Amino acid sequence: MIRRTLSPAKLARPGVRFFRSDLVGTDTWRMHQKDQLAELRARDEYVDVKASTVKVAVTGPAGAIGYSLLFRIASGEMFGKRQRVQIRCIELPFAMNALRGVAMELQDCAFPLLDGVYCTDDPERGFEDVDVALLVGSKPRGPGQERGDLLRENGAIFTNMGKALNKFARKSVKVTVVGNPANTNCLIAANNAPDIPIENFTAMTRLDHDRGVGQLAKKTGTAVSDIKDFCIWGNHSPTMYPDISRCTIGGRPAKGALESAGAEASWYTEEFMPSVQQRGAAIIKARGASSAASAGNACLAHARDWELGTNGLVTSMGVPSSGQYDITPGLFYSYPVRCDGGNWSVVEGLNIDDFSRQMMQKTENELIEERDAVSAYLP
Ligand code: NAX
Repeated sequence: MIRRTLSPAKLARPGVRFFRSDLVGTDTWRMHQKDQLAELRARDEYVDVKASTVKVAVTGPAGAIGYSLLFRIASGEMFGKRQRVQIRCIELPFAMNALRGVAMELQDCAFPLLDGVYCTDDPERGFEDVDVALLVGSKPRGPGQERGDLLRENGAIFTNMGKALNKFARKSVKVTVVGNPANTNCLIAANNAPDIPIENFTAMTRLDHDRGVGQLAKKTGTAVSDIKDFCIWGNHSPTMYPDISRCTIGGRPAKGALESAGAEASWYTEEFMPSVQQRGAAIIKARGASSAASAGNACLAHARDWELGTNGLVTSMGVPSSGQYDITPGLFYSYPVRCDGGNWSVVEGLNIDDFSRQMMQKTENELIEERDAVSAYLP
């Protein structure tokens, strides 16, 4: 049980830490007292912390998503307030200085659960013995660059990531690929790590899932927790299929609930689907920068749910297809999944109507094209 109150008896501990008497009353003394209180408060809040440490590697930690993600991992939001974490940051050489600044800030937060931050530009050392790897860093699309060239440039990066994970990470490592094109980067990394089970690799489509849930909640004026069985199928790209055919809102079928909320029949296909599919571009247009806090949040939720379970609820993850719903085996395809006991499983046996089938195939075809464009990186 987490105890949140401070016992006065505990605070009255004079002489626990040495302090020069001539400095009493100065700013240094006040800071010393504050630290002592913070330490006691932390000790009280984070009770029964496990002795073991989860090692989490993050690539691209000096980037925008990394900056929002690292602090939340360190505060215990990913694995709970009883689990120590060590963060292993892997950056490109040019960004090492910026990364050092981030590491200093992490240190300055004095997170009680943080068992050290390790910074390197060498993936092999960064992945040593890790339990979780969040592959956020990737090569962004240059101005006017063809998608095929982008896929190939990232192909080389994710080949190396896969090989380094295979050699140095724990065989039980859980890998989440965020860096775009996420599904195909994940395919490449997984195929270059033959000693790690393929189901330990996943691509993040949780941001798309959460964007859909957020929009449905707003449209119907309900809480996000009232929305169940929504999912994203396929690629993390504008071809993805945000599916509400089995979704319920406040216990009612989504289409009926939307109608009652005044949504036109065409709202789903004309507004909702395109806005989920194009949300990334809309954020860039509005903010002048790509989604960072929401992407970091989605990464956190993805890894947390995979580890700690979804409690029977459905979410979306890009996972290796073994032919479910007639999707080409081997592709990393976003499916509706549930997580339990540290494992994900695809929700099977759903009825797929003609419209859904068409949408699911469209995004599957794009993933097949991407797979063929990077065939040189698939051993
Ligand atoms: P930033 O450009 O801010 O940061 C990327 C960081 O990765 C940089 O610090 C860079 O030095 C580092 N990096 C690049 N290649 C690396 C490598 N080989 N090894 C280690 N570090 C490397 O981008 P940010 O906004 O943080 O986005 C990161 C990635 O997430 C991008 O590929 C982006 O497209 C992708 N996204 C994926 C999303 C998803 O839902 N799957 C949504 C958000 C985001 O667009």
